[in-house]
Amino acid sequence: MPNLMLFVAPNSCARVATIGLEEIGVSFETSLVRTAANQQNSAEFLKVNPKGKVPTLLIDGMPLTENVAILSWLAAEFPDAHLLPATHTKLEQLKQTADLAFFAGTIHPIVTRIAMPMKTIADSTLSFEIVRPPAIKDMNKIMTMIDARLAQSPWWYGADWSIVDGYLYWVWARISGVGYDGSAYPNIQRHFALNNERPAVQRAMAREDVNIEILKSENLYRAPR
Ligand SMILES: N[C@@H](CCC(=O)N[C@@H](CS)C(=O)NCC(=O)O)C(=O)O
Repeated sequence: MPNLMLFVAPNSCARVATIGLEEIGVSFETSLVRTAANQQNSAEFLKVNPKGKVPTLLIDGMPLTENVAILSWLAAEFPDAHLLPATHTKLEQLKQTADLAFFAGTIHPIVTRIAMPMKTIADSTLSFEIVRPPAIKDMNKIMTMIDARLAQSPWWYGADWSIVDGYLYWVWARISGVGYDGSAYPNIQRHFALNNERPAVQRAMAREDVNIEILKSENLYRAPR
């Protein structure tokens, strides 16, 4: 069994890999990156991941970055956990990569524009008025498509949960946590509630709660707004 250490920050997209690891049930540790103190850009962290981002997974001390790669690696390394459905052709496998890339490359940047608009333009006060509304419009288009997909089956790939559902769980939590109106998407709401019932999701969230308490005690917790 490889030694696994995941660099995380509360509310970040590292939640998806944390859920994946909890679903697998493998032993792993997390290391809290204090983003409010810019620890992700410290010399020490940049040695591990020069991009200064979480999640970063240390596999026997070797760093793997990017959600698409980390989640694909976890699914391949621990096939019994069925983080992704079994595939029989390269094309089927690449379609799953396309789904993960859709979340990482298309949806995540819109999440950032909604949840952290101040990262997008210099004027942090105006960012909420200027950046957020068009991002919400972009997100509505995607959520309409996803809601229609989830009208057909409880999970992204049908009857069985996959890590793509964990990714959607993080997206939904992140945007609804800052007031995104999800009332037009009942199937995604149901999906979110179903995710909340999963013991692995609950364990991942409990890990995050511990880190939030640490950050609060250090006055380094920035609640989503
Ligand atoms: N493409 C990367 C994006 C990772 C990313 O943007 N992580 C954010 C948290 S959600 C982060 O580390 N932010 C810290 C920063 O940008 O300073 C992935 O999918 O893993």
